[in-house]
Amino acid sequence: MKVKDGAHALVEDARKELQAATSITHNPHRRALLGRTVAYAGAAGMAGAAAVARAQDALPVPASNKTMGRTMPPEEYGMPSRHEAHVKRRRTDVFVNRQNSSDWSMTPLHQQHGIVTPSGLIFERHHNGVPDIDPDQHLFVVHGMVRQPLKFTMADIVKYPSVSRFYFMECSGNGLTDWLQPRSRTVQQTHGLLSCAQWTGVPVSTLLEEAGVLKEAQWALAEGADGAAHARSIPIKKLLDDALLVYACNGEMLRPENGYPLRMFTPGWEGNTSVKWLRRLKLGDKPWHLRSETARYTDPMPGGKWRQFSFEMEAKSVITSPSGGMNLRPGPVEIQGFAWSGVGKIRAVDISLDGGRNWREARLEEPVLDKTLTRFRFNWNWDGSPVTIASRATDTTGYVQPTVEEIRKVRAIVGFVQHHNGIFPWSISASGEVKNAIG
Ligand SMILES: Nc1nc2c(c(=O)[nH]1)N[C@H]1C(S)=C(S)[C@@H](COP(=O)(O)O)O[C@H]1N2
Ligand SMILES: [Mo]
Repeated sequence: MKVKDGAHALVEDARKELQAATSITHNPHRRALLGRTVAYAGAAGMAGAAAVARAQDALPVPASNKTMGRTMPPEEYGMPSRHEAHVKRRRTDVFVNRQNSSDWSMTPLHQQHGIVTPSGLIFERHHNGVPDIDPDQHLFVVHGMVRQPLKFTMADIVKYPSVSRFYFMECSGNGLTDWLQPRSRTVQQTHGLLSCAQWTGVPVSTLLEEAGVLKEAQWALAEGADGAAHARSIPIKKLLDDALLVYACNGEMLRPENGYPLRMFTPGWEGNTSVKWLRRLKLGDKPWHLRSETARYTDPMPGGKWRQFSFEMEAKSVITSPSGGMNLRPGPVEIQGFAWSGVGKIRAVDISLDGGRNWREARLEEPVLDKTLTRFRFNWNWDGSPVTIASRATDTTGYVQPTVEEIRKVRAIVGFVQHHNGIFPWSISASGEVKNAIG
């Protein structure tokens, strides 16, 4: 259907205004680097004014200007454009699982803009699938070493004073396939067990205070209502410090895969301590030494010893663009990526353009928040010769992201080791192919 003449005239007016007021170059980054006039002349290979006129003649009125748009249904939940359908979580391409219930899917970090991961792209890790829980039936209990055991429905929980906070979450298994040799191709596969969102919930301290923590209580067992009954022992100190009982994420109630209707959230700690589908917190005077803290989530150390309880996620960073699977052309390139630390804020990110020998400081983009993804950017002009690029984060404690070789001096790297926060390199070949260059 054609739009009314009046509206069409407006479109024409807008086009004329556009002609008079704006100019177009094909590469805004190049414009920023070269300065306006030079860029116009350079882009078209002629005088500035002529280049501008030419660019506008090439701007036809598109079909979308001449027809009615899609109308609104009475109600709906909005979805991304069909042209963005390739932006998806993806399961690992390194392991081929025989079953789907204990599996993980990764966040497409190279397609994330800003620092917030859209809810539908937050990586998933389930030990036995996603339960379907009716919030009206869900019960949460605080018991054990408390003066007064308490039982809550979801209706009770959401009535408590709540807070909304931005935090990253990383699975301690992030990168476990890529310590010593490249196994994964893209940054989604090497680093995608990582997300950042705004989480809303009740501080755990509020409910613990109400229950009355006995003074012998030092630990709490957090247990999920899923088929894995995933559970962890968590020190009371963390629960009183900044842990949340989360019911919402990015402005809406949790998605089923992220713990609907209720999850623990332990900021800056390995993802598996943020127990999803939370059904109870039992207080005790020592850890429970569950399978998840003896057979799993322990770290091999030199000399055949194993370390238990590595809760904090240490500072780490990765370049998300350019990254594995991309193709570069010589010229201006904005290097960008994420840095994060489970113990504070990011203070600095350095970029190496020569495989880790020399480092130059990147720009950090605001906001730079505690235990949150921080975006860094770095302007570069690639001359077309083969290079290896990498990023290195420093957090506010002064801790500097180590190389894998440095980690190797203090921990054993045998099998699928957790907590890989090593500096991660991408190589760029003369033909512009970007590849995982670990090892
Ligand atoms: N109940 C329960 N909680 C769980 C898990 C699980 O399998 N069951 N997986 C844990 C792991 S290993 C991680 S990394 C995070 C992942 O959270 P997400 O799926 O919301 O990204 O949830 C944790 N909480
Ligand atoms: Mo995890």
